[in-house]
Amino acid sequence: MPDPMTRRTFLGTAAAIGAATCVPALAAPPSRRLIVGRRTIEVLGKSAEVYGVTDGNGRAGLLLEPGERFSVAMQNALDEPTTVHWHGMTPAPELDGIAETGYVAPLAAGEVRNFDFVPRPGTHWMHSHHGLQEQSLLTAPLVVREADGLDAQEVTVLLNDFSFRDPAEILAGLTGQGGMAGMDHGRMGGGTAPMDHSAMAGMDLNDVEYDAFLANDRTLADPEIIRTERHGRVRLRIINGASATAFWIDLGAREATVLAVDGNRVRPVTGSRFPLAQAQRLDLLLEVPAGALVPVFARREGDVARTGIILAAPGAQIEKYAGASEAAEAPVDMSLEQRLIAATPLGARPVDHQLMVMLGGAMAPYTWTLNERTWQQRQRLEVKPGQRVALEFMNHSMMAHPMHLHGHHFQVTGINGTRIAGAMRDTVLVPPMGSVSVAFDADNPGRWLYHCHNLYHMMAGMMSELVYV
Ligand SMILES: [Cu+2]
Repeated sequence: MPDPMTRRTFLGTAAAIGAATCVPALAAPPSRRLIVGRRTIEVLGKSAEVYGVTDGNGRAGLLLEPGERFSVAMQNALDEPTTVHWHGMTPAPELDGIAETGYVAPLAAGEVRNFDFVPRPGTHWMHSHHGLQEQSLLTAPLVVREADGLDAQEVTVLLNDFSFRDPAEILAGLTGQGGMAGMDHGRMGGGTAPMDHSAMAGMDLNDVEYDAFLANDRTLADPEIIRTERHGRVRLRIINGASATAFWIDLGAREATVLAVDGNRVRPVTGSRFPLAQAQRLDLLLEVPAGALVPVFARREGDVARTGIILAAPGAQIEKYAGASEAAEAPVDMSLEQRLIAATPLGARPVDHQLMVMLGGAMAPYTWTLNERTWQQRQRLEVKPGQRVALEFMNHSMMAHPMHLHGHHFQVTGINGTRIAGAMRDTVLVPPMGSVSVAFDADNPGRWLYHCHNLYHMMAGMMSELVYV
């Protein structure tokens, strides 16, 4: 592993160059602060100790104004190591907020580390990439505003899955270690309501039994209620920060327009129900008429459980919404993906390099692989700087996997063999026994992680590296 001080050495060098060439900006201290700490929240009437990332003023995460640099001093106020990955950002690899590729060590307890780069506009998020901290809500929004002239009230919704159990116990239950084998195996949701099993025949959904699903840390027993302004025009920035849960965003009878996915603009598409896999983001524009109450539900796939927030026009009478629907929700699918068209696609040019990744694994034994190897046995994918790379994910398992590539955004170019000029993304769902093709430009040299964004799949092997050679 390289010297963990690399980052500091790099900054020192940059500062020296700055001084020599009279660039005073490099000497400026970070303009923003983030603190990784512990906090207590209440879930279903019980208190729970979880992690959090706040900006020093008690607000979760970071909201950057148009044109603002990502200039952050991050403090690890925990008594244990951590890393915080800037999901959706494309900085140099040593600033990616992860330690697995060996550029930097995790932040030690008490350590402060500076990050400085040009951020990518849009709805993104930050989360721990260390152990299982993400499951204990070490997740927060990272929103970079654009001067896009959209006159709408901005509402950010961070979704999480929640368990009172220790995440290590959940993982041990899945992998069959710790004498809890079978506890979480093969459940199709946790609901008792009737479920259309034929629609899900043979598919595995929802590895983990959860106690609750949260929207901005709250359940529907006590949801966040947002009073609408500006004649009810709302831009929803929805982030799926759940460790192992895909949702359907459900607006009932209300229609919304998709503005962006994973922070990337798409050609407008309208609908009332939108699938959202782990780590993905969805920007929706909708109108809340005078006097109206609009619940924005996130319904867990394959289950009756739901969470959400309530948009309320001034004067609207607040109603209660149950935390469970009457019927189980369908599995998330590719219905939205195949309709999406990037507003700013990759430039037209031939593909220089073709890569293929096989997704494999099963619930028992609980091992998940990329090209038949776990992280420990990984075989790196190689690209050369400047290449247009086509990457095909072939899913040979019975479960969908949200695949994330660090340091890049790719365009979705094919679903199950059908070519599309799809959305730009950093995380794409690969359906069970299906395939998804993506393309990207190799424009960010270094060593990069790619992995399934189901935390337990990742911990059970489903992570590897893409390296520039
Ligand atoms: Cu997976």
